This record gives sequence, C-alpha cells and structure tokens, in this order.
Amino acid sequence: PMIVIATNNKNKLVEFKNLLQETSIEVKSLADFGPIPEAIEDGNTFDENAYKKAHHTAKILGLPAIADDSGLCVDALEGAPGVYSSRYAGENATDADNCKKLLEELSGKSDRKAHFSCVLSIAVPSGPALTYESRCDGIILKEPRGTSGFGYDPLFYFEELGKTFAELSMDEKNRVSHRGKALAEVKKEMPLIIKWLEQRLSE
Ligand code: ITT
Repeated sequence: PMIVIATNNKNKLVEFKNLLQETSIEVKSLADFGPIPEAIEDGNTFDENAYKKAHHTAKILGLPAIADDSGLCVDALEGAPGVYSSRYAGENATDADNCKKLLEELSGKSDRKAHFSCVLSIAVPSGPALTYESRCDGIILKEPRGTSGFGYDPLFYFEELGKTFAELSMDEKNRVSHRGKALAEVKKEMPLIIKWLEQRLSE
C-alpha cells in the first residue's frame, strides 16, 4: 500500500523518508498532491493532534496517512512548550525565536531537565488509527551548540553522546531521538501495519 507523510515540516519529512525508505510501503509526501488545507491542531495532547493531522490528510486524499505530533517538554516549565513547541514565541515564530524564548523562560533556573516527545498516528480515511510513541531525555543548555537538525536541537544536550542534537548527523540523531525511536517501532511492525491497512481499506 501507499502512505502519505502528513507533515508541512521539511525537516521531519527528511527524517521520515530516511527511516521508511527500505520498507515495502510506498511513501508519498504532501507535495506529491498539490495544496490541501492544513489540519487544525487544537488538541491538548500530542496524541490528539497526531490523530487530527493523520486523519485530516487521509480523509482528504483518500489514502492512509502518517503524521507526527511532537514537542519539547521542560520540567522547570511544567511541561511547556509541549504541544505549543512550534509556536512558542508566537504564531509565525522561527526556530531561532522559539529557542530564544526558551532561554529567557529558563534564565536563572537550575533544573534544566527536558524531554522530546513524539506521537505517530497512522490513520485510514474511514477513521481508525494506530499510534506509536517515544521520548528522549536531555538537558537544556544555556547557549546553542551545533548547526544540524531543526527546532530546539541546538539547545538539547543528549548526555549519552555528550553532544546536542544539532551536533549529531541525521543518522546519529535518528538512532536516539523521540521520532527516530517511534519510527523504528513502525518499521519493526511494518508487516502487521500493512496487514492492518489492507484490512481497513477493504472494509
Ligand atoms: P507539522 O505539524 O506539519 O508536522 P510542525 O513543525 O508544526 O509540522 P508540530 O506541531 O508537531 O510540527 O511541532 C513540533 C515542534 O516541536 C517543532 O516545530 C519543533 O519546534 C519541536 N520539535 C519536534 N521535534 C523536534 C526535533 O527532533 N528537534 C528539535 N525540535 C523538535
């Protein structure tokens, strides 16, 4: 079967493609279909928003879709920015704006523990969905380090490797990141997922 990667985030798309390329599923991106309206991400949890995005695209295109909802949860900020990670500093905020805002919010705080969360939802047009999730723990630095990746990567220090996510290659990041681990699970389960999709699509 075919599956559409329902994301407008170029960096996520690259990570997705990289991880799903050797599976037997045919992967498409939104760009293969021409513009469709964006899903409304008004849920309070990563789960809700991942499903909203996957089902929205599946319904419009009439094809199974996979979406990611992810974000950074900071202990000293009671889990913020969480589901608001992409627009922490405002509706049209850039990654740099969001990182700056995070450093401001954390200034003077000694607890720098944080984690990235990722929920992946695979939905069919008629509604049912499968969910996979993972997280990755780290520390928020006081200044950015490294130039790869996106979002909060330059501030997210991954202790096991002694580097920020922005100092890792894409393959290194994918081996340990929240999205990489959730996608690895999807990859491992692919035979079952394909069976599940074929059943749902024939109903
Ligand atoms: P789509 O909804 O179109 O997929 P988005 O960027 O709006 O794209 P989200 O709503 O899931 O996606 O927001 C995720 C935000 O969380 C993202 O913009 C980053 O700020 C942050 N984030 C998620 N994964 C990250 C990662 O691997 N590295 C750094 N920051 C990440």
